[in-house]
Amino acid sequence: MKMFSLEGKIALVTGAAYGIGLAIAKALAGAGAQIVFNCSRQETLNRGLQAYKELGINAKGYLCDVTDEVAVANMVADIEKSVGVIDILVNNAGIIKRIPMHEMSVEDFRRVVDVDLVAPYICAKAVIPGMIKKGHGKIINICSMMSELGRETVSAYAAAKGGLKMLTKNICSEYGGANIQCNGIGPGYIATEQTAPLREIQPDGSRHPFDQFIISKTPAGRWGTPEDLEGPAVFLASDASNFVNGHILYVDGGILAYIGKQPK
Ligand code: NAP
Ligand code: GCO
Repeated sequence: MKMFSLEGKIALVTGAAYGIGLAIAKALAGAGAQIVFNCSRQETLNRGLQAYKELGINAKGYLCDVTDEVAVANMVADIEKSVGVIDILVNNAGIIKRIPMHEMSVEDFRRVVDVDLVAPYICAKAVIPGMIKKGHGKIINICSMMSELGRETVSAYAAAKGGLKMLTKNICSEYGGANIQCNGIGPGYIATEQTAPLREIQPDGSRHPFDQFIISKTPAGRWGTPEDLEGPAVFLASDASNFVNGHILYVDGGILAYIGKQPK
């Protein structure tokens, strides 16, 4: 099982103060990786540092907006100087804005694409030179079911996550020869702060209509949890996946395979 070990590896997980990023960072730390993370707000950084401390993980945190190329370059340079060259990058930081497309401002559309697509390019561009020098690297892009499917009100997010799927395949194509594996994880519907609005209990005490919809569309009959992503992340970050490249691993409880339960 040594192939799953991350001992001696340095992992940067973006947006990993809580939610999916924190769960993935916890799993990578459990496999032996040294964790570095970032977020864009001081209060989130403080929250993340406290969370890692309570987990007994000696994580280094940075205040860095992943859409700011200079800030990302400076963060990576500081990591390389103070911790070491990054072996594993998880492009996790992401946002969503649920607005009907014809009502969405260009600024809102552009911000979602900036965070969810341009920033993974910025972060990958910053770490790849070090990975090439080291002779290996792992890049994991957190895609989405919306890399494959659309739905009302998430046009910018789906466009970005669809692009992130293809950026994943292109990094694989361009850097596979440098022994860099770039894969994606496509979570299904995961219970985090990002999806909390879709799970709000209704005034009459019933479940949110979208909550009921997702349950009916998921063979597993439940929402995913951030912990469901831990094993897939360790696999894609480790030597166990050295011949897996350009692949999007959907961790969705089977939604993408299932037409959905017949309404009663
Ligand atoms: P979340 O709870 O909203 O957490 C997002 C994290 O990203 C936060 O730590 C946030 O911290 C950080 N972040 C946002 N914008 C940033 C920026 N510009 N620079 C640096 N950090 C930034 O989201 P989540 O549910 O854990 O999702 C994490 C990733 O999984 C996202 O890429 C999301 O699209 C994807 N995903 C989620 C689901 C789901 O069902 N939850 C499913 C599929 C894919 P700050 O606010 O401090 O920056
Ligand atoms: C939405 C949800 C989804 C999830 C996830 C699904 O509004 O449809 O937020 O987009 O976040 O991306 O894989």
